Amino acid sequence: MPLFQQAVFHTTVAELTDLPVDAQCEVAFGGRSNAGKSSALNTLANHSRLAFVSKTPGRTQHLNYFRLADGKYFVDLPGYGFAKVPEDVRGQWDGLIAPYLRQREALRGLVLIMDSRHPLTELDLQMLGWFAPTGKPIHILLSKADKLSRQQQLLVLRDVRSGLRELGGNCTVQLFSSLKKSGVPEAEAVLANWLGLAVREERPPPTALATARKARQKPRGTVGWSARTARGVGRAR
Ligand SMILES: Nc1nc2c(ncn2[C@@H]2O[C@H](COP(=O)(O)OP(=O)(O)OP(=O)(O)O)[C@@H](O)[C@H]2O)c(=O)[nH]1
Ligand SMILES: [Mg+2]
Repeated sequence: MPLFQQAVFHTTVAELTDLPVDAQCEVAFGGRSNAGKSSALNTLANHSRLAFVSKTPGRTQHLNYFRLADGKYFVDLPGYGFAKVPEDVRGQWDGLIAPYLRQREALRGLVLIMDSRHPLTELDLQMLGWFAPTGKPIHILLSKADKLSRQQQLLVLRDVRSGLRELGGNCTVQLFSSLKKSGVPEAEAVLANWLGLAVREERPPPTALATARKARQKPRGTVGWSARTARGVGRAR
């Protein structure tokens, strides 16, 4: 079962005083409006409509909490950079989102979603520079990767990595597509680590399955896949 499949909507927070008091570990999903935050959250939870996916940028305007387990939450943040947001929504950023990101003790890290076709925009750089002083990790999902060819994907990944190296800070990055559901295990591994949850066991790829089936058919005493692999365990990579 996908690691975050237990996720259920918990609450919407419009005021700092309403933040859940039982939270021990939470991970926030941030990024530009329309970058695919809510979609990424749905994909990780293997749920099509857990977080509201919007055709109108800027629709998620509060902190939406999704409960994963006791005291553990995903938090869907409002997007930034949508020019037509009304003034009171901008005020909400200063009054709610900014202090939340800077001061929330239970916050273990930020998942920053960037459209893989337009990564590291001015606003993303501001967000990175602004969150970095917390010392907490940032994991970047280069979203909508399905819109790029494989070659473009590798190029953008390389460019963003080198851009981040220049910036310094505690950042990791990967490709992600909610449409194709790609990049899920990689993201799960990072988030499970932040949240102190056990990573689900990877299903072996089909080739390994076929090999395992063959190995089971071999008479006892023959050297199988696991025995050969075990000899390599512990070797420096
Ligand atoms: N092709 C493709 N489209 C995507 C992907 N992820 C999101 N979208 C589309 O992008 C649009 C915005 O997605 P949302 O998940 O609502 O984005 P958001 O960042 O939560 O947006 P706001 O909450 O409004 O800031 C929707 O039309 C999604 O269907 C993806 O992986 N591939
Ligand atoms: Mg959203």
